Amino acid sequence: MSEEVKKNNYSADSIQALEGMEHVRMRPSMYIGDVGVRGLHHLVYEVVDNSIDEAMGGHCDTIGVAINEDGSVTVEDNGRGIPVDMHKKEGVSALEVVMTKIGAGGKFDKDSYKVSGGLHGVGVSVVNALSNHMKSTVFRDGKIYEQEYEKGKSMYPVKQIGETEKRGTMQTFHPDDTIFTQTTEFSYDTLAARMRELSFLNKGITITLTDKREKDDKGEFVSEVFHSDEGLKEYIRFLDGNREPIISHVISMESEKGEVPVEVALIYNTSYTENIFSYVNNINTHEGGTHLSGFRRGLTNTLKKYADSSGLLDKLKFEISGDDFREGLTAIISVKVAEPQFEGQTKTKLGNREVVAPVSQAVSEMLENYLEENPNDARIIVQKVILAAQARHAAKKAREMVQRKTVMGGGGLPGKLSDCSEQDPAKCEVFLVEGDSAGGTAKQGRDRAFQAILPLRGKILNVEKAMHHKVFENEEIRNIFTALGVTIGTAEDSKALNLEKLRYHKVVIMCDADVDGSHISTLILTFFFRFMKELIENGHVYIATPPLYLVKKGTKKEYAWTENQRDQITERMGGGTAIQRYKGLGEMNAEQLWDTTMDPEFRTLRQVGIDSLPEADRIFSMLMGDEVPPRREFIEKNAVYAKIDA
Ligand code: 0RA
Repeated sequence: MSEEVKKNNYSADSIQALEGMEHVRMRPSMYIGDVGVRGLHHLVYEVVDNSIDEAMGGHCDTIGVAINEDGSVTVEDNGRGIPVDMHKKEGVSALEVVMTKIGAGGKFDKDSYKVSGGLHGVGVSVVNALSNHMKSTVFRDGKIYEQEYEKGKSMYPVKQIGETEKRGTMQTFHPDDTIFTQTTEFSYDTLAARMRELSFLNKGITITLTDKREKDDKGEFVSEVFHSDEGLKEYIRFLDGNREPIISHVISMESEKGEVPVEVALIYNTSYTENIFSYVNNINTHEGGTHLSGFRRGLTNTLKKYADSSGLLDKLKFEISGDDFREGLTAIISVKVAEPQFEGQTKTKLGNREVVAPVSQAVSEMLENYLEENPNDARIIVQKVILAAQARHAAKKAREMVQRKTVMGGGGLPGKLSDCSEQDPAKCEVFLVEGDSAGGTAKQGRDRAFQAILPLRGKILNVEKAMHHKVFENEEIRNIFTALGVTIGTAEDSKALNLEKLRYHKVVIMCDADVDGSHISTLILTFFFRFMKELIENGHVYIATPPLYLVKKGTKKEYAWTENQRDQITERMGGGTAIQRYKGLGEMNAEQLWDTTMDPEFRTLRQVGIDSLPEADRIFSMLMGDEVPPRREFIEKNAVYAKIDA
């Protein structure tokens, strides 16, 4: 190739690179999912993932993540350091290629499991493109190298800035606020949950998270160290910390069958909930897929075989279904797949068929061994399965009654529902209101064209502690199902939610702004999380935010949602103000409730979302479970209402 052609090629490539980076800035959601809170945090995960890859390859064991005082984030590892030598084809350093070329990330290392789909694995260049400023520092071969970037463009070629004994890579980025217009503020708790999860999924690695924006009582930065020697086994204990186990050990194993590394751990507890979390290359696969199918197959086959041969099923009058083997089960499946195919609505469903058999075999082998060695536990599990089957038959009857009501009689809506007149669900809202009296006020205050009201009596059933048939027999819960028009069970999946006939696209929980109110909101949310997860995942669930104070002076009225706001208003009005503290929705009249909480022009609705399924599960099991101390600790840490009431 002549010199001339080479040059042209190079510039053509660099134009393409530039276009790639421009494209990321033009369509960021295509790369990181969204530009809200979730997308913002994905930037951190993306950078950390590269260090995790380095650790999985056996080249590093320590990762530091810091939220800096200026709101930027630094990720540091003690790996081999990103190479800085000239990249022959590109004519610039390898570091610059990795940082500024879309899709170049780590491709020169073949032994790592790179994720090519889903939300992660888009490459650190995407993070660079979406940052005002980014800096890479590489400690390698006794030297320190550095390069800085603005909105993904390098500011200068890689330079050596000193010498060192250290090895590793350090990267600091400052998200671009013209892209992340909603917020650029990182949540420590969100990052902590992910770092904890990563430490369980990759045992042996130490991940330190530090928040340099905040100091504790001793004047030190808030910081936590995440490290797990036992991996998934420990993860199960952590997730089920608030539930009562019925067997003596966490059952676990690791294997590498057909070149697919598989890790599984499980336990049975006294609850009625099935809790299976699956991961592919450290990504939570919400929609499951082939690894989950393999797990279910292995579990069902092995337990069924054991139960049949034990004679315990002899007197049973009905069939045991797959679901029955998973009641009270908490399990984690983690597989590493070289070229994962992600499918489904949110690209979190694994499609690779070759994964089914290795997972199923691993699970069968693990369970066979355990059942053989622990006959007592084996009997306990089979008995639990039989109870689950009996309860399922009872629940099915109860559920069919609810659904028959829904289908027949032109809707058969609950008598307590004050429906709206609009027919298009996309325009309709339903308010689930605490108590009949507040329900009455809301009914007067609403815009009946598009707002429906369903009052709920007192505290709804705590589904966390109830057997499934009790849930479907509960009147308040049946009213919610019928009012919303959703049913359970589709042709494909007996437990899937059918949202096709959803009657309102906004489901708003409206409770008092006090301890009792937040308890009731939590009970309703627990019900949605356990029985209508898709409703939350599809963004239909909201929480209303009624004001806490009314500040009056003469005929002037203003509402306040925080103490701060209240004081500001008082000051602005200058002396002679009267302050009313709303103890509940009932203290507001219809007009006030409309003005502050229901009027779309003025209200603030908080949309409910799920950051992390395992974390949400753990928190609900804690808040609604039996153990009091962890619940108290959580409430004290997050005590917004508790303080106000004190
Ligand atoms: C490929 C090759 C080599 C290092 C890395 C990737 C690497 C990437 C990242 C990203 C964050 N931390 C990292 N650490 C290492 C070097 C191969 C060699 O030295 O032979």
